[in-house]
Amino acid sequence: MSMIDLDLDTLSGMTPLRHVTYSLGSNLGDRMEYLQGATDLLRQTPGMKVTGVSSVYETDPVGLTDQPLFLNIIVQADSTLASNVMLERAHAIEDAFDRVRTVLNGPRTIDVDLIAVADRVTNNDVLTLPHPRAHERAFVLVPWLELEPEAELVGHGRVADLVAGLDTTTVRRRDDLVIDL
Ligand code: PH2
Ligand code: MG
Ligand code: MG
Repeated sequence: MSMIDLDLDTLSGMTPLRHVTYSLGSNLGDRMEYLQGATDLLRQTPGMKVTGVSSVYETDPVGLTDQPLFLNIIVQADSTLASNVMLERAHAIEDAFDRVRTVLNGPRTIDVDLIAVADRVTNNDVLTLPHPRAHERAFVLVPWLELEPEAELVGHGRVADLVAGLDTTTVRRRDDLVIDL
């Protein structure tokens, strides 16, 4: 694998719009403030047009279970950016909110994960697409399904079918909490 992930579409100069799916999560501090702020920064990203934001879900922590409940959302956009630039933007947004992460997979103020970029499949030093654990995570798939009922997760089939096989009681919609677009 080359050091630079050559993105042929972008290099061709055609700069096609590609549909991108981000998962945002917070379980420390003012969770809504972090989710709203990160969403705003995605909206302000040149070359990226946010097309939708899911409802807010309160979710049981996956992995390290002894930590506070998360709020999770999905943000989708159409973008001309290369995938590695989309990832860099996610990291820059985490930095902008002074992301605190003391324990691996432990509590965090804001986590911005790149889940999928159209049907792109890649695995290099910095980026794996689609996200390697997205297919088994209700906190990703349930809000994604809400936003895009016909969605497919490349390599894993329809998001609706994946959700049907998961315990969705761990993911509870919070209709009292709304992200402004
Ligand atoms: N993120 C993790 C680990 N576990 N659990 C929930 N419910 N939501 C998350 O966003 C989450 C998690 C690692 O990034
Ligand atoms: Mg994550
Ligand atoms: Mg992350």
